[in-house]
Amino acid sequence: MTRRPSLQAYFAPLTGTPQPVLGRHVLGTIAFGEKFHLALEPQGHPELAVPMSSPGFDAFREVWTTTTEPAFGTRDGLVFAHDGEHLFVSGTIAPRPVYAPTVRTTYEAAFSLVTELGYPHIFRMWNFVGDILGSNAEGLEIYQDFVAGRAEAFAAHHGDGTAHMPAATGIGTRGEGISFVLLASRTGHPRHVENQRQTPAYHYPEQYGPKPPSFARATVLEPSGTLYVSGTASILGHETVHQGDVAAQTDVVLENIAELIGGPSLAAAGLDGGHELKDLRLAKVYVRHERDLPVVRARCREALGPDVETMYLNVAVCRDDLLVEIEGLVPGPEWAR
Ligand code: 3EB
Repeated sequence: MTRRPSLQAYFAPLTGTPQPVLGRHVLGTIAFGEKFHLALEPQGHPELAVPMSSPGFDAFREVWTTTTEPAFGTRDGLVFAHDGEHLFVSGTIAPRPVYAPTVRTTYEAAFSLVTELGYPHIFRMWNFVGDILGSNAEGLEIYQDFVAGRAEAFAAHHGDGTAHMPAATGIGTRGEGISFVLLASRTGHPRHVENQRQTPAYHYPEQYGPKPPSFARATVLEPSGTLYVSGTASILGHETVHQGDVAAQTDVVLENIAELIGGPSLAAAGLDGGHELKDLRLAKVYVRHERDLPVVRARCREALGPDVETMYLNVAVCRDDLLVEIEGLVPGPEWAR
C-alpha cells in the first residue's frame, strides 16, 4: 500500500527557484515580496505573490511540499495543485469599489473546486487584504467588506454552521486587491480549536461589522496531527487590549497562542496532547509600525526560542488598534516524514 502523502512547508529565499529535498515535490508557493501575481510557474506549481515585504523586514517564499507528485491546473481564474490527499487553491480579486459580491463569488468558486476535486475538508486559509483599514466606496471598512463576502460564501456553500470554518489569517498587504490561499484534505479530519481567552471570531458582536469573521482559532488536521495556528492578535474576549502598547500587545498574543496550543484547549476540542510556545514553527509576525520591530522581535525571540523560523512583515492588521499579529504551526508526526 502506498503511504499517504505528507505535507511539509519551509521558508526559502525569494531569489532563485525553490529546491525541495530529495523525494519531495513543490505543491504551491507564496512569495512575500513586492509583486501581486498568481500563476502556474514554469516548473508547474502555483505561486501567489503578495506585496508584503519592505526594507528592514523580511522577503521570502513559503514553499509547500508533498511526497507525491502533484497535478496542477487552473479554473475560473483560480490556480490549484493536488497530490491525491492535499489540495492547494489560490485566487486573486482585483481592486474594486466594493468587494463583498466578488469575494462571495470567488470564494464560492474555490469551495466548489474543493468539492468537485474531492478534497472537501478545508483546514487552513490565508486571506491577504489590501488597504485593509481603508474604506470602500460605500464607507465600509475594506476588511468588513471582505468579511461579509466571505461569510456569504461560507453560508451559501456550507449553510449557517461554523463547523466548516478553518484556521485562517486575515491580514493587510502593502498593495491593493485581495488574494487567498486555502489548503484542503481528501481523507483528513480537521478538528477546530477555540481559545478560552477569546470569543470565537464567528461570534463577535455586530459592533465590528455587519458579519462576523468566518474562522477558527486553530485547526488540527487528523491523523497527520499538524496544528495550524490562525493569525492571533491582542484580543481578550472580543476586545483589543493594551491599545498603543506594542510590548504588552505582543505578550498577550504570545499568551493567547500558548493557551490555544496547550492541553486544555486541545482537550476541549476532543484532542489529546498539548504543546508549548517553543514547539511553534514557521512563525509569521505581522507588525503594524516599522518602529515597533525591535521590541516585537525581542519578545518573540525570548518566548519562541532560537529554533523557530520567524519572518517579520510590516503590514496593517484588521483593526486600527491592533499593533501585532502572529501565526504559525506545530508539526505533527507525519510532517516532513
Ligand atoms: C482577530 O482575532 C484578529 O478574518 O480571517 C485573525 C485571523 C484575524 C484571521 C480573518 C482575522 C482573520 O479577530 C484578526
